[in-house]
Amino acid sequence: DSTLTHQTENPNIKTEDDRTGMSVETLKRAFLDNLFYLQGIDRSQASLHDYYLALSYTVRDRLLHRFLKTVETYKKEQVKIVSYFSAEFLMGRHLGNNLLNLGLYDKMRQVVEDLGLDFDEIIEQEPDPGLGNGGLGRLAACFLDSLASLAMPAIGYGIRYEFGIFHQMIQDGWQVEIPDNWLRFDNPWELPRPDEAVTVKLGGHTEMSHDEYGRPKTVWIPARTILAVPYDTPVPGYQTNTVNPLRLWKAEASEAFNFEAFNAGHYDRAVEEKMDAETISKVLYPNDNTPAGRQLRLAQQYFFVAASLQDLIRIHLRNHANLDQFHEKVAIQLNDTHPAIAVAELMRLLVDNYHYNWDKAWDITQKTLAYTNHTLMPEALERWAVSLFSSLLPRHLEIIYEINYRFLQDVKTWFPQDDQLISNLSLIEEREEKLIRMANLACVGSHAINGVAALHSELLKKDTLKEFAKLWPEKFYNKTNGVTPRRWILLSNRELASLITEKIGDSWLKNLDEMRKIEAFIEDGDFRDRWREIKQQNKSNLAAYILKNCNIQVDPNSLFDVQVKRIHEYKRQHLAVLHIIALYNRIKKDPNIDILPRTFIFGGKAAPGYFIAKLIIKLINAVGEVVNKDPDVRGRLKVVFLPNFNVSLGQRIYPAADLSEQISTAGKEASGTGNMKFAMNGAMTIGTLDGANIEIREEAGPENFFLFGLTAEEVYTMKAKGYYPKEYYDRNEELRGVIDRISSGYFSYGNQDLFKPIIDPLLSHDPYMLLVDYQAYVNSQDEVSQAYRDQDKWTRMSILNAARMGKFSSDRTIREYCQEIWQVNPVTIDIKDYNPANL
Ligand code: GPQ
Repeated sequence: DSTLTHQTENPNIKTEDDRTGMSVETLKRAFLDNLFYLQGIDRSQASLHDYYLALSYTVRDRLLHRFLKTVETYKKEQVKIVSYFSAEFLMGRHLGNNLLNLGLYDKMRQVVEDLGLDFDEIIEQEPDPGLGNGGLGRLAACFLDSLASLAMPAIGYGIRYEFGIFHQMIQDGWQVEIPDNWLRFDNPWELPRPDEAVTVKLGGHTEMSHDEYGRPKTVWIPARTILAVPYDTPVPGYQTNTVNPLRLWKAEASEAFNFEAFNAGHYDRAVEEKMDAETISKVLYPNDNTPAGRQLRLAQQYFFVAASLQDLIRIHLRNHANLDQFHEKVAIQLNDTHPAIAVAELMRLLVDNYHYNWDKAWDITQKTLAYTNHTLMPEALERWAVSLFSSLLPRHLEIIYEINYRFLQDVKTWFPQDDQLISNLSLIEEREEKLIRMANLACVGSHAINGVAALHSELLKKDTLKEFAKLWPEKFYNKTNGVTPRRWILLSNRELASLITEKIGDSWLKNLDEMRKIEAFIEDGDFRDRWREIKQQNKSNLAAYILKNCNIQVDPNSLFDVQVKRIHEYKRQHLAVLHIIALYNRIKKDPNIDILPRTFIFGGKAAPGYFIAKLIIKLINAVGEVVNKDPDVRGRLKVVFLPNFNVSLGQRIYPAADLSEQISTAGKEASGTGNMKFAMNGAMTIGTLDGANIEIREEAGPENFFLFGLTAEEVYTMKAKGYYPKEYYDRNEELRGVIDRISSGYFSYGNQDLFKPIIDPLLSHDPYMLLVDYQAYVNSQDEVSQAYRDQDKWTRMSILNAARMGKFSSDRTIREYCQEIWQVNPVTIDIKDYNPANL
């Protein structure tokens, strides 16, 4: 038995060490000790932030021996390790989560409250580390939680951005971006490891040379060398002793290089170079589902991939004479194409540095790498101009050409004279300005390629990657996404979690399929009342937050209708706005109409350069301003845009939702993961047959899901035969009233031009098919209103939704990756004989 509770009773630890002890008394002593000796402050002077740091160090102490023992065990047992390469990790706040995973949450709350402090206020002191944009980055974080919770040997590799995703403010209804200086204060969750720094080369040119036997070889003469310094964040599993590393790289000037300029009397140049180097890990590009296309972004991608591969190779060579078995000890997952340069870099390392012949190197590379695709939208696939590539990575460009040449030779023998096939498979897109297709590079260099929901994986094979699926059907997998029930239920919805545990025990936290057992209580009126009361309380809490942050009074008895996610046309926040205006128009027509009170809650960031997305935010706020104060509405409709949606705001919002809006154009949302978080917390979904919605509906049962809209197939055929949105406008009076209300300037102080960039495309080509789906959406919303009026029925549906989401635990997803793609197995971490004091 290796559970934490067992460890606290370890007979080998005679006295409770202040840095490892788990009793309330020890925790309290350690907390105050850290406040005094680390913060250098006593209780009369301490700020909330001092308390936050002291508490965090107290928790970190209890992670460290588990962390070090975990890493040591992997080394000693020489197990195969997964490494998850991702440009984004949206970890969310660490303190609460780490307390939970260590089993210290309630004890620590007691310690803090015994001292007369407010626990929740201390938790709120932690900056939310926003090293990601949205779903893709948060998925990486859920995966790390599941890997550690399943005791899987794993390491996350990424970039330690000095500035994460911008802080969003709303001014006059518009999004304003503020830099996120999250490292301004001490970050207790990271451990710098400067002695494990590596160097990364960039730019320059290649030259032909000869090796010691006179054979020709290529050498890369780089223009600059940058230092990559690792910072490790320990990632503990839930009730295991496994604590895996998240290793993020910071870019610094390499000293050797600096000194040269410095010694030559160019102090200014040396400083400039230092700044240049540090630029690489300075800021996260705030794009979601659109490539940045900037040289610095490619430099970031190469920077972290090159550093991580060197790190893995260094670790491997500690125990092995060569890299022949590298793929048997390391599985690398590429989180989208952001790290796809790993294909060329691993080849370069094997061929140029470790002198493997091409075929052997290629075999190792393919067996090591696997690729996850996260989007079907062709414009979202990364392609880099050859000119840009050659100026930054000249040697890699040669290697990519060589990979492409050999690959296309093979294709030509398999499928002679299929020119279209060849041009689609090519790693190079032939245009005036040639482009490197990173998705194609990832596909040829990997042994496994997967989508993130059943529909998405099917469409990848039929459409986006169809040529590769024709070549290698056996390489294609589906791995439907999941989310961690620890953060997304246990941490964010404490009361619901307690009710569930009271009824069925706590095994659901490690095996979410067990949640089905709460269905047995559905006929229990007392259970349903408590279920409803918890939702009500969560809604009241969110209402208080809304009042404080938006100065809008909302009714906790109204239906909370929520859409939180990045703002994107394909996600169709503006379709939800059309519905709000339809309801408003009904009220304006007949102020006495019987209408279900609703609070519409939106949240999400727009990419700073995405004008239409920013205008959609303005539209939501403009409509809210009118609707919220119109006396005819009598408070029955409220529209709220919550600024700065992020992981910690999500933790407040998902538990408080009645209705989850998942209304993307079918075929556009690869999976969605917010949809899962809502449903697990007992929200009903209104959604299209897109991404994981399809599987959520399958699990919940079609009678517990509000479905509307075209299927992906119908979207496709409709576009093929010619779609004229104006006909929908002309034929639908209510829709016309809605659109005209916007065009008239009613929400923009008479300005009829302001929202034209949203409206005009809807009427001309409407690429996301809002007008086709409009009536079906409104009808489905009318059904929602009907259903909500029967509170008992609604509560039953809510319980069934939460009960049936077992499939969407990221534990299930990770088990599948481990078995089918990575071939890695759990490793038990035994800390019984591991006492840091004896080392
Ligand atoms: N996703 Cl390509 C992102 O969050 N960012 C991206 O750049 C791309 C995809 C999302 C995708 O839109 C969601 O449907 C998925 O659920 C999520 O990735 C995780 O797979």
